[in-house]
Amino acid sequence: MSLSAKDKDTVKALWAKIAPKGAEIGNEALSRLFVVYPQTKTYFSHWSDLTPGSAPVRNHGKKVIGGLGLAVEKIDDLFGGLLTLSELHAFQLRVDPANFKILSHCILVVIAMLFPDDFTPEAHMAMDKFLTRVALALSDKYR
Ligand code: HEG
Repeated sequence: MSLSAKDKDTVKALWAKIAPKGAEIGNEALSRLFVVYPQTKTYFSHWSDLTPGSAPVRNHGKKVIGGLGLAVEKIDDLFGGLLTLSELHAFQLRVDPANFKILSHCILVVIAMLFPDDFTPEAHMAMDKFLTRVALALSDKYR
């Protein structure tokens, strides 16, 4: 499964529209991740506060969205572009790749919620494919 030229254009256009609200998207997506899938909190047990909207959640939400912004920039070479992040998640953080799918779901839910008019079936599909490819690139270094 790869991204077609049209998928890439759709992702870039949607991202350009939603990026200004990146902090809110990141906060909402991570807040939902921890509420809906509490097992994901194990990776963040060193934080002072994991409740929805807390300072660490907001702060990390921004980082994750920043990582996705980088992925949009490197959409033609996700494996190369996300190499450092992949090594971090595989070797240092040891995040089970199953969690990428779960976070991707939360991100899609939040984009749909905040941008209902832009989240057409075509945009949904392109963003879903993009997030799947990002997850694959992020787990590339696992084994
Ligand atoms: Mg990861 C750190 C991006 C999924 C757990 N993540 C980070 C950082 C970025 C990032 C940019 C900061 C890196 C740095 O400080 O140099 N993460 C990122 C993306 C995605 C993702 C783009 C998928 C879309 N991360 C993810 C998932 C988990 C996870 C699913 C676990 C459920 N990330 C994680 C942890 C840290 C980062 C534990 C370190 C956080 C900290 O210690 O503050």
